[in-house]
Amino acid sequence: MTADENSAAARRSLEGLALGDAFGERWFPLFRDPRQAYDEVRARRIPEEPDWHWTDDTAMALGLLRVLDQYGEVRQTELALCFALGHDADPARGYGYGMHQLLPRLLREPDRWPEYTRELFDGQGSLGNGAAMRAAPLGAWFRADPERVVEQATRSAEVTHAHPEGIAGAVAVAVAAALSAQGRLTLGEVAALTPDSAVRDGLRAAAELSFATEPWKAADLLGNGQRIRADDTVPFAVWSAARHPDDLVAALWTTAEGFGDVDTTCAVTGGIVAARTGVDDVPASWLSRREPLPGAAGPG
Ligand code: AR6
Ligand code: MG
Repeated sequence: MTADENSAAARRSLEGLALGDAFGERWFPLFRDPRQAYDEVRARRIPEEPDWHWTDDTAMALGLLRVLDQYGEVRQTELALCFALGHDADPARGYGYGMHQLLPRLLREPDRWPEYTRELFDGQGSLGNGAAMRAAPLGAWFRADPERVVEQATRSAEVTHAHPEGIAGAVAVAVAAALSAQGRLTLGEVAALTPDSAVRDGLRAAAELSFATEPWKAADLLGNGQRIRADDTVPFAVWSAARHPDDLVAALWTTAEGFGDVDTTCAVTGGIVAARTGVDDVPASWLSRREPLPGAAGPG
């Protein structure tokens, strides 16, 4: 596969990731009244705001894709700098606490990412869902080679998330996107390629959960991301994607029903499903609301 083909595959996933991010983010204002929010989602009434802005999930995915476009693989110091530049350009995109600590330091000294990243959270490193939320386009890029997906996703995560759970989340999402791009996404296969972790335990639980389960109940069992941890976020988002592998809009509604960290669960689901579907079947009214991505003439 050529670099152009890989880039186009990653871009399809990125469009879905950004759509999920921006769509999911619109639900937060409704959380003041959870009953009403749930009724709105169940009725498939889209949030009213005219402009759907994307958040840090998309900003970091853009940084990762930039490095892949330039080098054809993850170069970690260059990636650290790309993430830091994205944060510096617009720090108000809703980044996690740890990233606000880390990224300004990486802007000055990107080559010191190994020590700065390990210092986060009292030396544990971050187990947040931030490495997972940006990983789907990378999976689409390396879709033909599962071992390379695992290796490259690991490298992409390590730059900001030193904790094994943060890394496992990124591997799981990248693997899911690669399988999705090839039309053979299953939770069992994603779990099999994910390192031993609470994330993998959650994926195994998700694999046992019937797709007839109500999404709110699946989110209750698997986690809806409200703790912002990888293990609390990835299993439900991948379950939603595997429930609707050919229907991006249905997948996003399923994920939204879980609420929680809904911009990020929807970004994960959107990036995985769009690796297969692209965004061509998404209503034009959704696409026109979503903030455009830099460097794109338009979605597609
Ligand atoms: N111990 C305890 N809690 C932790 C640890 C740890 N070792 N690591 C992370 N957390 P962060 P991210 C918790 O800040 O992963 C945005 O809203 C802690 O509460 O490294 O990039 C995005 O849209 C920490 O604040 O950033 C995503 O929703 C949180 O996990 C999310 O943030 C996130 O880890 C991405 O966050
Ligand atoms: Mg976000």
